[in-house]
Order: sequence, then structure tokens, then C-alpha cells
Amino acid sequence: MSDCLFCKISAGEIPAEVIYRDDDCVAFRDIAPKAPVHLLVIPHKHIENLYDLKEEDAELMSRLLLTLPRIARQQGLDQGFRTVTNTGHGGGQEVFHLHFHLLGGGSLHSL
Ligand code: D5M
Repeated sequence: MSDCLFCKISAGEIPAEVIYRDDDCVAFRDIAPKAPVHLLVIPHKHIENLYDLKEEDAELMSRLLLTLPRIARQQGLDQGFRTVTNTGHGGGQEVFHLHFHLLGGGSLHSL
């Protein structure tokens, strides 16, 4: 999608502190971190949010989910981490390209 901020980051058209990239996804540091480690993990494919997922995205999402703990381990988050996905305005979503916040490295309160 041509006017999507995260599509542009995925394509390397807008700078970001990318810490991981593969054929499915890219992970980069959140510009306004809420924890010592705060990454955003996004599929390259433009999917707005969880409500926008199709059956055909099942394998991509499966691979992406398996990638999250690998990225967390690479970041040294051996004690654990949190993932958050905001869906729609009602869920507090600001950027409408599916992303998983990956947070850790401090003491996170229970939800
Ligand atoms: O979260 C959207 C998140 O995206 C929010 O934590 C800020 C982050 N953000 C916005 N612009 C950038 C850029 N350019 N680089 C890195 N991070 C960014 P949401 O779940 O949609 O509320």
C-alpha cells in the first residue's frame, strides 16, 4: 500500500532501526519505546490488522508467530517478553499495518 508507513519501512523507503528481517517479516525498534526492549514485528504483506486476516494468511501468521520468540531470544529476553497487537480504533491501533509489539527487559506489570 503506497501510503502506509510500515509498508515503507518494510521496503526500506523510510529509515528504521531494523534488528531482524526475513522473507515474511521485519522487526524494528519502536520510535516511542515503552520498555527497555520494544520492537515492532510486521509482515511485509499489507494486512491492516487481525480483523483483516484471510484464510490464505494462515501459514504466514504461523511462521511469524514462531519467529517472535526467536527474536526475543536474540534480544536477550530469556526471562520472557510480552506481545501486544492493537486492532482497530477501539483497540488503540494507530498504524493500520498489522504489527506485534514485542516488549521486555524490565518488570512489566500483569495485565
Ligand atoms: O502502535 C503504533 C506504534 O508504532 C507506536 O508504538 C509508535 C510506533 N511508530 C510510529 N511510527 C514509527 C516509526 N517511524 N518507526 C518506529 N516506530 C513507529 P499502535 O499499536 O498502532 O498503537
